[in-house]
Formats: sequence, structure tokens, C-alpha cells
Amino acid sequence: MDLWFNERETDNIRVQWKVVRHLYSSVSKFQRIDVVDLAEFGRTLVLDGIIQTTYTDEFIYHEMLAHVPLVSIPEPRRVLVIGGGDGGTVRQVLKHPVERVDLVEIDGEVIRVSKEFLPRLASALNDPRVCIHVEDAIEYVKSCPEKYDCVLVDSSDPVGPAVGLFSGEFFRNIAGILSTDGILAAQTESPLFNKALIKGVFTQLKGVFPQTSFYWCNVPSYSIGPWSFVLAKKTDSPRVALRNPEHCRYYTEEIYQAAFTLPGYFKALFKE
Ligand code: SPD
Repeated sequence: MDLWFNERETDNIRVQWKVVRHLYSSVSKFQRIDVVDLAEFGRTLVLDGIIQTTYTDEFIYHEMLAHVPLVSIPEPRRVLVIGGGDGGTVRQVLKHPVERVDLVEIDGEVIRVSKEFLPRLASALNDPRVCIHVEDAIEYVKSCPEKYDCVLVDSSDPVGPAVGLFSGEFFRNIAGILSTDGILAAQTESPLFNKALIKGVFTQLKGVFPQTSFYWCNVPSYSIGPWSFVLAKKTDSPRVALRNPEHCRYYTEEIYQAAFTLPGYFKALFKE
């Protein structure tokens, strides 16, 4: 018998994925958590019915979220990852000579399940440089006494517990915990289907950070392709890739340059 997972992308779009095996299902305090093996995409983490990460294309998203900001500043030593309980972003961060990575994930069950079912990503969370905080990042950034060189927001879609991770207050609090040359990168959803969110993030950030730019790549398992990120710096220095991380499958220096070249429909969002 064929088993298909029907994923809601928007009110009007659903995508079907062929399930080879349904490995795990539970409901945590925050969300429903599923792990499936999808045909072609392999091991996949699904939260509240939405794909978060697949073994086949996770490297595209995680490399772009982590390396683009990390190569843009001279010596990132202390990094904060918000969300990202699957460990995929932390795994990329650890390719840099960082001293410490704090991971703030609201749902400890996501971490536990990822360690059990997605060890290729989540084993990074066992690295001695990683310190895990199971708490609400919105509260963490309000009262955190630390300063970070880089903050990465690896959130789920802006529904439920993730809504506040796209707000002006949240971004202002992040600015407060970044070092003078610090940098922020956040995933900002599909430039085709989440235009209002991207415009909102742009408006919020430009009031806080002198340099804000968007970049993008294609993540086939997210909303059928184009996916966006925002990069924001506290200083208005030129945006350059200062070094090349090793062992990447998607990220290259050329990709760094190209990713900031936005298609016309995406650029138009900042003129409307
Ligand atoms: N549409 C799903 C977007 C999810 C983005 N973050 C996923 C977290 C993976 N580490």
C-alpha cells in the first residue's frame, strides 16, 4: 500500500510526499513531532505537519544559514543559535574555530527525537563547545548577560511558538546581545509566498541595524523552492566573504556572491 504525507504550504497549495516508513510520532508541550523516511528525501523531521529538515537537502539550508554570516566577520568566537533543535545549524557552525555555541530551543523533545532519529545532524549537539538551553528564546535574549559575535535564528514557520521570532522587539533584543562587530542571520521564509513577512522583517531590522541585506537559495523541501535569509550587521562595513569553510556541499565563495543577487520579484518587495 502507498502511504503519502500531505503537507500544507499555503491555504491553496498542498504538496504530497511518498512515505517509505513512519518512524515516530508524539505530541510535545508545543507541537506534534513526526519522523518519517521519505522516498528521495530520506530521513525527515516534521513539526506540526511541516517539513523542517530532510537528509537529502538539509545541507543547502543549514550551510547558507550558518556560513554566510560566519565568513562575513573576522573572528567569530561565540555563537548563539535560536531554534534549530535538530542540530543541523550547529553542525555547520562547528566547522569554524568557534569557542562556544549556545543553542536555545524551546522544545526539548525536538532535541531528544533528533538525537535518536537524525544522528547525522544532532550528534553535533554533543560537541563539548555546545551548551544547550531548553527555554524560550524570546525571554533568553531579553535578559542574557552574554555578548555574541553571531546570532543565527533557525526558526520554524511564523505560527505557534515561532511567531515572536520575527518581531521587532526580538530583533532589538538580539542587537543588544551582539558584540560591536556582531552579525545576525535569520531564516525569512519563501520570497514567493511570504512577502508580507519579509517586508515586515526588513522594516523592523533597518531601524535597528545599519546594514541589512537579504540573500537566498533553493531548498526543494521548503515551499517548493526559493528560500530567503536576512543578514544584519551593527557596523556598516563592506560585505565580503573573508574565508572559505571546508567540507561544504553547497556553499562556495561564488555562491556567497551570487546569493545576494535577488530576482526582480524579490527586490521589488523593498520598493513597494
Ligand atoms: N517551512 C519550514 C521552514 C523551516 C525552517 N527551519 C527549519 C529548521 C531546520 N534546522
